[in-house]
Amino acid sequence: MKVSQIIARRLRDAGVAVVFGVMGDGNMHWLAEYAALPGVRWCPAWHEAGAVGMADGYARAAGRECVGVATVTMGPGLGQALAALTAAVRTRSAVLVVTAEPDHVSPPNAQDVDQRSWAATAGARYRLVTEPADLSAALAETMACARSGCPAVLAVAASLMESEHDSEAPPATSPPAGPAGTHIAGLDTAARLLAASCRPVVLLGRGAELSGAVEAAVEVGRRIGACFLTTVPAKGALAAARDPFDLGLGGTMAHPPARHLAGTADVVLVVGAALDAHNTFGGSFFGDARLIRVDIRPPAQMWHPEGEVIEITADAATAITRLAAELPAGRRPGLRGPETAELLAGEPARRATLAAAHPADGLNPWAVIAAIDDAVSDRAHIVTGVGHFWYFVAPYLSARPGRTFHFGYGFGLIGQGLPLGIGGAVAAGADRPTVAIEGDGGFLMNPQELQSAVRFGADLLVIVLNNAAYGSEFHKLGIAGLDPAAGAFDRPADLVAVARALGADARRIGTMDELHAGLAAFAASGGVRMLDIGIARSVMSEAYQRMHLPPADETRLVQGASR
Ligand SMILES: Cc1ncc(C[n+]2csc(CCOP(=O)(O)OP(=O)(O)O)c2C)c(N)n1
Ligand SMILES: [Mg+2]
Repeated sequence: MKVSQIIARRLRDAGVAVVFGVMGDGNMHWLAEYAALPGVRWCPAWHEAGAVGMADGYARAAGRECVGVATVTMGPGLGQALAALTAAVRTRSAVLVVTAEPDHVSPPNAQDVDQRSWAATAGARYRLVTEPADLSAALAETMACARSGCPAVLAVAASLMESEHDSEAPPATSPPAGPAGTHIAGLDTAARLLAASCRPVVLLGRGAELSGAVEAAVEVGRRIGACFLTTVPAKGALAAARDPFDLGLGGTMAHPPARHLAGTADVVLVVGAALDAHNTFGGSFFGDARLIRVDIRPPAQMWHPEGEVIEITADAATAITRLAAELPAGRRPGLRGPETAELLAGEPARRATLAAAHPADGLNPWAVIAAIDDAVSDRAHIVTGVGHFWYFVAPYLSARPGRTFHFGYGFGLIGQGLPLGIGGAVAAGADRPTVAIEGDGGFLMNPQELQSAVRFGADLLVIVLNNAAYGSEFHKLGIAGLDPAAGAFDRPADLVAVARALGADARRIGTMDELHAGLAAFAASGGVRMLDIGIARSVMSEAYQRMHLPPADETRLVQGASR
């Protein structure tokens, strides 16, 4: 049997039911074999960044045990995929990229390049196969690696593809996961601090979700009297708990009462979250609180703000369960009292005020998000790219039990929203609707993938928040005293025509009435549809105001608060 046939079968036998990718000399033989197998789907994308983004979106939507597989050809194919691969690494997505290792011959092949160092730069594992007999073990290793949240590249020597190999041995079983480095010496100190805390806060990150620690962390938080925050990647993790002291997103995207409570906390328990620039608002978000962090990643791999952080390096679910056992019985009121409730009660009215303004140059982004929030199903899988628009979408779409959120933020890479959404829609099938929200700039990074979504028969609503600008740069240039026009497009593309040409149903939205009608028509209609919504370029998000303008008078927004 040819090695290309073996690869196809081994992938199928390893449970890989969907492969996204772009063909070339390095993968076309096994792809043709794979596509012909019953019960699997070959989903060809138009660009490698799209393919890897789709695999990432698929893995995130399909759940923890599922690996999102993309294949790209060697050399330039892998090169085009690197930014999306880096984003998958930063998000700890279960992504496997199958490629070929170029033949290192003399004179050199045009596609010869040091792929191993590319993968290392992206932060992905690189596993080379030079012997057919090694294929099963390599596939099992890289699948296990991806499943553990470390994206991997499996590179089969190009010269092997069409060679014969007689092994039809069954696939090797996955190697057992290596024992996680565990350092839980800080548990008793942490328990003592938390038990004595008057103003505790619990921050939940994606690591809490991945380890299944959310429920236990909520119980611990309620016992010690804590308010809860989630990181952006973990948005929605707390929705099922319906906790009245859920403050929403932490860090850059936090609302004023959340910022006040976090800034005056005395102890913060961080579960499965990086204390990165976003989550800590550049390091200052938690004031002078003592920080306790529970995370599977060794502290050396993570940044931490100045001052001591009590590090508990362990699986979050295990550590939180042990922590709960060390806390005194009974519940303390902590921050879970009428004063906090009163602070939080003012937030809906504050948001309504934001949504009530009528900017002259387009629709009010806050009003648009409120309309989308009302129209989108409670069971929707919501995916966004990144750009200025993201700061309207992430904090103001409501987390509801059943809704899931995924953000293309991991690497600050624009244009991820559509591929992530397509991968998510393929994973969801007919079971639940997927909504991808993008900016006009991000959408135009890879609009061709809309046609991939049409070919895949995806149920996907694409919402473009179109300010005819790189809004992010537009605002930052203005703040820097430069002409923001350099970041704007005075001859915007006709996105509706683009989308229709690619096979999607599409509408341009210029008024709130058109928005309500468009959402009503498109929210649940099936197929690939796009709403191109003209939002005001002039409106700066609250997060941008906080990050880039002189500090606002937050006390005005949280009147009555005391420490
Ligand atoms: C690959 C890549 N290129 C460029 C940038 C810089 N960048 C960050 S946000 C942004 C603007 C994106 O525009 P759009 O999607 O329309 O969102 P908006 O900011 O207008 O809301 C750009 C160009 C980036 N982060 N990634
Ligand atoms: Mg824009």
